[in-house]
Amino acid sequence: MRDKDSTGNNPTDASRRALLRGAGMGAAGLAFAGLGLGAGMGRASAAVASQTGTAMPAYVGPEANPYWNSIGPYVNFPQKLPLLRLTDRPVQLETPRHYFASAFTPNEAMFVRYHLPGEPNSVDLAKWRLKVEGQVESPLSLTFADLLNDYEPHDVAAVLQCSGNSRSYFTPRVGGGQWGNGAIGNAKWTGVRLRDVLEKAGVTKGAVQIQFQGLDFGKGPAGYGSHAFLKSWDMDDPALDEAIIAYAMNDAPMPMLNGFPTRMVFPGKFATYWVKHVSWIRLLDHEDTNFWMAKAYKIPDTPDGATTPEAVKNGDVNMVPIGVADMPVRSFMATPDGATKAVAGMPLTARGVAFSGTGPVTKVEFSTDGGQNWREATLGTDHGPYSFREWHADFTPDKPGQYMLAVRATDAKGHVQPKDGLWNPGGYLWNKIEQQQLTVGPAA
Ligand SMILES: Nc1nc2c(c(=O)[nH]1)N[C@H]1C(S)=C(S)[C@@H](COP(=O)(O)O)O[C@H]1N2
Ligand SMILES: [Mo]
Repeated sequence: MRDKDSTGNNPTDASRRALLRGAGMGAAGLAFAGLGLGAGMGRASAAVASQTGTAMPAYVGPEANPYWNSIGPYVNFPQKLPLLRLTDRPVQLETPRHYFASAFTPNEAMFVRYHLPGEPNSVDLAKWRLKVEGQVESPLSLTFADLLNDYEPHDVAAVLQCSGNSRSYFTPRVGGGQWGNGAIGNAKWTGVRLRDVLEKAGVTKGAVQIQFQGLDFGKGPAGYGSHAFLKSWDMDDPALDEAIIAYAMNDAPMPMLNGFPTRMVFPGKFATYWVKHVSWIRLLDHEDTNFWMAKAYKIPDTPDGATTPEAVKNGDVNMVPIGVADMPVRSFMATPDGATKAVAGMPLTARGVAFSGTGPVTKVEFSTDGGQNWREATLGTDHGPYSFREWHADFTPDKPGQYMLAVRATDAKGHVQPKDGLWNPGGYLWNKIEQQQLTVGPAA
């Protein structure tokens, strides 16, 4: 029952879907016969809707989503450029692929994810307060101005990634929002250190966990008392040392849908803890057993968070909160995409971003033969260990035909992206090497 939402896709036009499928599979089948690669791989990149005003057909599986993004239509929400709609109640919007060519995601393009249908549409700063309460010597009720004036500002460039990012590639498929790769973005977050605020309040010995709550409300999964989105950490978790109560995103006020007026930032950790509109910070004298901690967002207690459907069915899997994990190393290729029309002999540049929650990215490699041979890509500016880092690789496909491009990142701790995807029941921690088919035609 974790992170479960209906995908909210439109009813499909069956004939159009059949047509698209036929075209995609036909092309992929032909292309891959020559290279000896599986048809499954071909489908993974055979069709990309990079610019369209209408919904792609709803993808029903049972195989993995064949597209880079999820398949909802483009929609316009306040303060946002067109984003891909997963669901609109609660609001879930995905960032389109082309934004992943640059290190910083514009605020207008940052993905959106809520769990409850009642997201705030406005906040009156004259009335709004950030409360710090529970096991503290002096409870605080801070105004927005207090945060600006009484605390030293800090900033960090850090990747915001939904735990379920890329869930639609899981096989067998798992429940929950069927995100493509775009439930992720990077921003410069500015705010006050959580530690500084806690110091003012004076945490008492009785504090066991620290809980964060925002302003959104509404019915969550039935029967669990899940009407408010609440996330908690143990008091001795190192994630608290890096945490920021952010009031600015990319040097601008936080967009409403991304958490105005303040949101939590936990660099290197999955976004589920980055509570939006944070208005209550509670020092608890007990372990938080609310739905969003005890039931949702749990991963198998295995070295890489992977397990099998059989092990789950047999009840053999010990599940722990995803907060124990740092985000695994990943890289994305923004371009070329499936719409690129390449010509033999013409120089091209592949670009994208890479990051890791377990240490800065130290190397990005690029392949034009599906990962048999790799060469180092050029890294862009270093914006700090938690940020996206741009990469690019120049290449010239010399002959017409099909090329399978791939990108692979390595971080300072020596973690490297795996060739194969993993599986767990929540659809979390995906970081398999991304591939992109490129069709190259003759110049004359
Ligand atoms: N108040 C509140 N904060 C929240 C959530 C939520 O539902 N309500 N969802 C979390 C999850 S699971 C994700 S992926 C991120 C999404 O942040 P975004 O909407 O700014 O992209 O917010 C996190 N913080
Ligand atoms: Mo999420």
